[in-house]
Amino acid sequence: MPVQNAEIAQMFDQTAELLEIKGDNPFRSRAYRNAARVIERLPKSIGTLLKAGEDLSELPGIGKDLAGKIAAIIATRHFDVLDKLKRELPGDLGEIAALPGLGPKRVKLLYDKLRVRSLEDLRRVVKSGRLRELRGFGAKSEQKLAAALGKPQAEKRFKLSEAEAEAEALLSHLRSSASGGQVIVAGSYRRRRDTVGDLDVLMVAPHGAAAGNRLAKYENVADVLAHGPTRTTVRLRSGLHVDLRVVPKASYGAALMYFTGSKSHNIALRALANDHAWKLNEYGLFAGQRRLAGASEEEIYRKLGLEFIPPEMREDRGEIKLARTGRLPRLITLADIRGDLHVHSNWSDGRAEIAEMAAAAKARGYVYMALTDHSRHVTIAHGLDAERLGRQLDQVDRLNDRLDGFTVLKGAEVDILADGSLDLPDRVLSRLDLVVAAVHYKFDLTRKAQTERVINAMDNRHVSIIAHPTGRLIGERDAYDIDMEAVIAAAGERGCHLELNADPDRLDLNDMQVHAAKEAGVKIAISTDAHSTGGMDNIRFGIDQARRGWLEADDVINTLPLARLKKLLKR
Ligand code: DGT
Ligand code: CA
Ligand code: CA
Repeated sequence: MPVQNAEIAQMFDQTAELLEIKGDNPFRSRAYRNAARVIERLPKSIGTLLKAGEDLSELPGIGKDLAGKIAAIIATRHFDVLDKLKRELPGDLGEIAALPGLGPKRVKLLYDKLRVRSLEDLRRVVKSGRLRELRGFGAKSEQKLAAALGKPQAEKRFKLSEAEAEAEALLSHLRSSASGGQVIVAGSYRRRRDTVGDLDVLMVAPHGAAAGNRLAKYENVADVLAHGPTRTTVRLRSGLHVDLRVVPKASYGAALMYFTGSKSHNIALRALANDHAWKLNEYGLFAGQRRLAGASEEEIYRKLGLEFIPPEMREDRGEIKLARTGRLPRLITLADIRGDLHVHSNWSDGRAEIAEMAAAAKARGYVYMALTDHSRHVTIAHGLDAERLGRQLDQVDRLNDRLDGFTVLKGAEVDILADGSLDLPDRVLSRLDLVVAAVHYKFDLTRKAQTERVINAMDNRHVSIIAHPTGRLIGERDAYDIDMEAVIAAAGERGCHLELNADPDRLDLNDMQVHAAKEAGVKIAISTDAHSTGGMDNIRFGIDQARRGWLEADDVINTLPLARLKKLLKR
């Protein structure tokens, strides 16, 4: 079984870190980091792509050189560049650089001046007070580091996209077994949570131990943590844990229901069974010794007097009551989406031509796509000023003349400046079909100021959608402090819309916030923020989270036909 995407990404990140510590050319480390992000987001494992004969050098951010390196990693399971760096820079420098307040520069300083190579060394210099003697390190950084070093490592959660790459490879391994029957991943993965703690794999197989053996022999396993007749737990090399349960066919539905959870959904269902003097567990639904149901989830829900509840809704947030009266929402599906309302081209920081993005959107069955390149404030992204935007709009006009049954909407992703004003003047914005407004800097304003900033931006009637409204990057950057309830209310009053950014690193708004917007009657745009044609595939992660927020097609503006969408966008 090939090396997993997450592992390659981790190798590249570590390489970047060590290069930075070494003081190497910053472009080299940046290239590794960019490639790591690209790899992490791939919908398929690299092993699968290579087997299918795909040319990795065609992936964005991965040229011939990196493609060759990746192929070598797959072949040898090692990255020679990283191995060499590790030999040159011994110890836990990579780990140290990951501590709060310590970037590569400061790690280098620690290493050069205090010979800190391991976490143990670092503990010692913090304890002895020598850290404070270093330029740029004060009592405050000392406290911070002492706290971080003392804390046990928090349980890492994996982004859904990362878990998916692992799960796909694992399932193909398990399925290729002759003894293997039905196999599925339950748990938070099946509920499509934005992050996943571990993979709960369920398998119907005549011999439990044999199935467990097969998992234990999976090449990507780092450790077998438990191995019994019906349950095997392993840790993969990425750190992700896998729990395999082997169940009999007659209990498959009950086990799937139980291990899909959530725990609170299960508890509520069990209480409902108790009301009938029945018993519900992972083996089935029972009246005394008699099994009433168990082979499928559908029959268990039916027996309990409930509609089938989609996994994404199983959080005990009121879904059981609705299912009892046949009032479950008809959750949105990918097929409802008619266009993408947030994509970039190579006019700013995207990789593809406008026409290529349009062709890719059309190939997905869409009838429109809003081109939303960055405005001038985002200089690192080659943001557009009024003059360049004007030229871009002319090009879009010419393109639209050529396109049949497809429309490129004229848009821009305009920066919300610190005071809530916009980065482009109204006379320019008024030429656009839609304006996606976003916060890209000054994340540390007070809650009050940040909330006012975004609401001020919505006061501009040209603003159609607030993009990634909390700014979070899952596992990397927390949401900025903002009163989302107030933002939702303000959006409702102004006829402005909020984005559910489908990038699996963002998923912003999250499920609960999207649900709150729906309750307040604020409509959502599910958009990919694609910077390449492949990035548009992320739409399905947005759909997953929309379903977790109970959204129906009507709650989402990019399910509308073009004419109705255009009308809605005019505030
Ligand atoms: P995760 O892994 O933290 O992302 O979240 P889950 O939901 O996958 O949780 P996990 O892996 O601990 O357990 C998988 C499912 O097993 C969970 O969703 C419901 C079920 N389960 C686990 N523990 C209990 C329990 O104590 N009672 C009940 N009723 N169900 C449980
Ligand atoms: Ca789990
Ligand atoms: Ca588990």
